[in-house]
Amino acid sequence: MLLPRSAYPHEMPATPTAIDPGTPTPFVDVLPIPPILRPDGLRPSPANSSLKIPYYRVTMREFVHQLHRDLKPTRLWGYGASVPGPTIQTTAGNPLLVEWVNDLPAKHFLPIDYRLHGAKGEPQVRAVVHVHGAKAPPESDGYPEDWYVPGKSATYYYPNAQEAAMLWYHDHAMGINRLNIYAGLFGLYLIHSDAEDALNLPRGKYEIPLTICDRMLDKTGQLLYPTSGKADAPWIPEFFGNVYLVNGKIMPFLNVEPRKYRFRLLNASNARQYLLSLSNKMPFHQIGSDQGLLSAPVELKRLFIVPAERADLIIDFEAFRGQHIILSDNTVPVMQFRVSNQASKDSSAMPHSLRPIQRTPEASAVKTRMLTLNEYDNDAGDTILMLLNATYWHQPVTENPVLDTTEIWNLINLTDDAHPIHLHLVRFQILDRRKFDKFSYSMHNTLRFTGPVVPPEPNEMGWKDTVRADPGMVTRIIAKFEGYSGRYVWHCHNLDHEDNEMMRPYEVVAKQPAKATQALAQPDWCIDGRLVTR
Ligand SMILES: [Cu+2]
Repeated sequence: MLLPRSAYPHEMPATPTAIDPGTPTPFVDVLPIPPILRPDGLRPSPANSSLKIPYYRVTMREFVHQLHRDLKPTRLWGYGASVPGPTIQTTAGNPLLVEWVNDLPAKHFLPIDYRLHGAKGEPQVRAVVHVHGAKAPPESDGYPEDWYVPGKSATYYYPNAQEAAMLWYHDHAMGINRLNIYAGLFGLYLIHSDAEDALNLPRGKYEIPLTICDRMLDKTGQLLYPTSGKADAPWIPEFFGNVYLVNGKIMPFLNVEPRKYRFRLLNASNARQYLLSLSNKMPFHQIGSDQGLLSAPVELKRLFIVPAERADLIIDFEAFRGQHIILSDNTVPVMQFRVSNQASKDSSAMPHSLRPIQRTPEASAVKTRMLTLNEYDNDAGDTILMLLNATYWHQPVTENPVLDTTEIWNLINLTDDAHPIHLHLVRFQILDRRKFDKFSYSMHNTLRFTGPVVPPEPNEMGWKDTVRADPGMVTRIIAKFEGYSGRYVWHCHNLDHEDNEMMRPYEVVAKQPAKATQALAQPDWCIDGRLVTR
């Protein structure tokens, strides 16, 4: 398994004002559960005005919240009054409306980089909401340039015509997304279904969301965002924090009964990848991934999860009465489960078979795209830019799949890092990963494989919307572009990358254009992933 570079707290560069990661006492706060959002009545559906559908109103605002018993309250931005925001809960096939209200202050409290695309000359505070994993019409998808300022709102329509899954909503404003999400602008969006309910999985108080993220706090408990040290160019290539939060608390604990629980896990971090395990080395089961249930449970002792990925887990505490079990990222504690001594009645099930998942045949693809992941360094060796297919955000659309057709995308990772690549609108399957010769590709545009085909891990065999593209490998995914035609985006979900050009528009077109758009060739100033001065 590939481990991320500089991904652990002890590898963090020293920031003089930052809190010592050992300072907050672990496991003194109870794990909070985000509230379930209640609708503010019914409104006519945009798809059918005679149909009334639930209407929700969610306000983005600034507030303070105590992240740990021993810390002063922290200034945050969030949806509603909590971080994560209130959970939107619905069932498959039932549409709803959300009015997302921007009531944030006029000034940002984190270091804006005005050089970044979309930030130059724009107001400091801009926001737009994307529901990650939703099959939503383009005008409700939260296009990065559709941001709006404090005092404004946007009402989005979510048809929920998709299978049960845990999605999440978060900010997506161009060039500032990393700071907005970091400030607290994210929450969960849960789609249940009758088919899933019929499986009798643990539910109610036994179905618990766990959103894990890292933050960097200063000695007074306030959020810090490290900078490059250059006042006019504060962007950094990757953010890693010094504390871990679960549902908005630092290293919380959860009292559990000796029985099965369903945990809906989300990696909501800007850049951190986690390798999670339980302190007593007990196995657990993954039953679902980004876009819902797997075909069958997968037994794991360790779970690797990259930013924006979700994992649906069953942990059975039955044999561990009275034990305190720590969930850790490698050796760093994340949270603690305290198993009660009292017997518990458990009538829930973990079926051997969860739902049929047909593998999409490669032969069904009408197009195969070769798409590079690029990193550019300056002469001092500092990373200054990340691109998809060596193409900037503002260049013409090059990925233009035809509605209801299937394509294979080859994600050719020319960088030294893993990138979590996310496509809006669609769900996809991972075909495989394979090592290739980066030099030969960069210099001669020739794809020369240097390793065997690596099939997806068993827990990656379900429907996905985010895929880990490993360094030096070609990661192949297959997607049917269904639902809507129109403008969407695909991007790296490492938020620092996404904000510095590692995001591209793509367009689902209603019918085959007369002349297919040629993919742009690598610019001549790019040699082997390094910027070359003309
Ligand atoms: Cu990236």
